[in-house]
Amino acid sequence: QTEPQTVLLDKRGRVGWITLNRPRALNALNTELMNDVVGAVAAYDADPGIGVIVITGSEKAFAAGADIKEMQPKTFSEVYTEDFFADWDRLSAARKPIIAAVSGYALGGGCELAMMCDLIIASETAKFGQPEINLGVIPGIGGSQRLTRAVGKAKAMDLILTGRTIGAEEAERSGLVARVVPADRFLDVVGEVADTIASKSLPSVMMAKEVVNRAFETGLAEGVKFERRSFGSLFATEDQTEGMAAFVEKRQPEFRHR
Ligand code: CO8
Repeated sequence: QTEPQTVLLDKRGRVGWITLNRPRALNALNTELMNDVVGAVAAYDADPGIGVIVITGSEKAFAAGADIKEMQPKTFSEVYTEDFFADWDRLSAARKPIIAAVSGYALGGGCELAMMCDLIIASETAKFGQPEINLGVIPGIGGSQRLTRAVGKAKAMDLILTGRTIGAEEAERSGLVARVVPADRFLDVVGEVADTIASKSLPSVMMAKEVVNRAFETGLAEGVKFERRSFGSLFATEDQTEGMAAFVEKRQPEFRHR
C-alpha cells in the first residue's frame, strides 16, 4: 500500500487523527484525498488499539468543498457512470465513532464530510454552508439528506437554496454542531473529547454509535427494541462486569475493551 499524500496520520493514545492536507486548495476534496481519507478511516477502524477517529483540517479550512477544478470538465455520463464520489459512502461503514473537528471553512462537500462523521466540534471560526447552488448544482455527497435531518427543513432549505454560509454559533443553535470551542483551545478540547470517548469500553462505544444511528433508519418502536436487545448483549462483555463492579467498589473502572 502506498503512503497517503493528501492526509497526515497520527496515533495519539487510542485516538487516530486524520488531518486533511491540501493547504493550497483549502483541502478541496479530490479523488486522491477521498481515497486517502477512506483508506485511513478503514485502517483505524480495523486497528484494535484505536477507539476513536478524528478528522480535521487546517485552521483556515476543514475543507472548502469538492474539488471544483476536478469536477469542471466532467460530463453527465462521466459523473453518472463513474459514480463520482460514491466511495465517500464507505465512511458510513466505520463502526468506531468519528469526530469532525472543524475550524474555518466547511463548505459543500466539506460540510457533507463533517456531517458524515458522528459528531462535529467546531472552532468559533468555523463556517458551514452548501454553496453548490452558486455553481449550478446541488449537494451530491448526502448533504440534502443529512443537513435536513440535522437542522430541519426550514434551515436546510434556507442554506441549500441561497448558498449562504453560517457561523459556528448559528450552526450550534441549529443542531448541526455538538460544541463550539474558543479558537485558541480548539484542538486541545477536541483531544480531550476524543480521549474521553476512547477511555470508555470499546464494545459499548461502538454499540452506542450503532443504536443512535438506528434512530435514522427505523421507526421508534423498532428502534427501542433494537436498543433493548443491544443493551442486554453488553452484559456478555468483561467491561460491563468491570464497569459496574468499579461503581459499587467506589473506584475507577479499568476497561479492557472486550
Ligand atoms: N475546489 C477547488 N479549489 C478550491 C476550492 C474548491 N472547492 N476552494 C478553494 N479552492 C482553491 C482556490 O481555487 C485557490 O486556488 P488558487 O490559489 O490556485 O487560485 C485556493 O484554493 C485558495 O482559495 P481562495 O483564493 O478562493 O481563498 P479565499 O480565502 O479568497 O476564499 C473560499 C475562500 C470562500 C472558501 C473560496 O475559496 C470558495 O468560495 N471556495 C469554493 C467553495 C465552494 O463553492 N464549495 C462547494 C464546492 S461544490 C461541492 O462541494 C459539491 C459536492 C458534491 C459533489 C458530488 C459529485 C457527484
